[in-house]
Amino acid sequence: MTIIVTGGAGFIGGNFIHYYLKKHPGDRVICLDKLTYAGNLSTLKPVMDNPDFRFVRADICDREAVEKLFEEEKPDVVVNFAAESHVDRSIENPEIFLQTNIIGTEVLMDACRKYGITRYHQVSTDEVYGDLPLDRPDLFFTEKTPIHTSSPYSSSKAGADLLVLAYHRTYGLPVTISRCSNNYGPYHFPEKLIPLMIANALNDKPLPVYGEGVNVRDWLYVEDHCRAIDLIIRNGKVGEVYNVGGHNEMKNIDIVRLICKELGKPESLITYVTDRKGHDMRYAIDPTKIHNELGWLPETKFADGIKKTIKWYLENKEWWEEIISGEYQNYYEKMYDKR
Ligand code: NAD
Ligand code: TDX
Repeated sequence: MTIIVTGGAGFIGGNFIHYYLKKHPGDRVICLDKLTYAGNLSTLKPVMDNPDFRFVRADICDREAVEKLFEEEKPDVVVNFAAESHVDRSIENPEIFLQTNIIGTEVLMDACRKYGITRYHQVSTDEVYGDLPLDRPDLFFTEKTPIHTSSPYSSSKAGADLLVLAYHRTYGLPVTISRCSNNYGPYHFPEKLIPLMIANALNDKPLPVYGEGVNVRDWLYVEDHCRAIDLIIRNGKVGEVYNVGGHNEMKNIDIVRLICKELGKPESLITYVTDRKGHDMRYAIDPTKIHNELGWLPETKFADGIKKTIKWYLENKEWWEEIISGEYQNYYEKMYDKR
């Protein structure tokens, strides 16, 4: 089988490529990635010499480049991770989110129609369902929960999801969609909560918690997400949406405190800063469908996953130190100075 993985130089796509090449030796894996600020070739260094692997630098919005690749590789399956993924950046500059997340999805699916594939899989997010109130712990997102987005990021992901379902209904494209909760693990770009707090704590820098830190996220170890996607592309039903999450809800402040504890750093580093605009309160996935239909369950408990993640950041300092020493500094100043 030949599989195109878009956005494979990013956090989850990179982990997926590592997972997939180990799990399915002999399958051909092509990574298509534009290498935006969030894409890192160093994430793919361990597989660059693998004869089953090829890296191609291109924009998913570039129809000509995408078609050329389809013509060369004749993929059976396309898994689309490529996206602008950071909510805070979408609040500053929505346009690139609409471009990559919606138009890029359209261009990829057009190529799938033209050349023929057995599956197009869209990697989506629980954020398309909006948020849940903190005082209703009995409520969860199911696949039937209405789309109700908050940020330009989640709106662009929801727009893409609707387009994917429309391509199935209108053209019969064999699609699936997964909507996952917050991931954490190795190769996570340090603008996101967990890696940002680890990097700052290790550098004895303030730990900027938005608002009161009471917002709740449902954290899943990235490898569990990769396994879910692999199951969906093999055994999932065409035209269906699958929610992916591990019933592991935590308040932001509790995560930051835990990171301080694990690293032996003082909680006095914690600094409360101005809240994110339109900040979603709580995400919580009901994963009953993927469990019942595909037998998926998360394997890594948060207590173990966060230890493994912190260990990875301690052992791979060159990976994230190189990132935070570059353009990232301008980003950090813009987002956090005088916040
Ligand atoms: P990321 O920001 O770490 O990586 C995105 C990758 O896409 C980068 O390698 C980047 O270079 C590439 N890319 C961006 N624009 C591109 C374009 N126009 N053409 C080609 N490549 C492009 O993102 P991530 O956290 O790994 O998320 C991957 C996917 O999973 C996204 O679709 C995101 O919406 C979704 N998702 C993420 C999470 C999470 O917790 N991180 C949770 C649920 C769903
Ligand atoms: O410095 C920070 N301080 C802080 O309090 C940052 C970066 C975040 N936060 C808060 C905001 C959120 O409540 O932490 C929580 C997690 O924030 P992010 O890591 O930015 O993730 P989130 O906004 O929840 O979105 C993530 O999960 C869903 C991914 O970035 C999305 O791509 C995915 O769709």
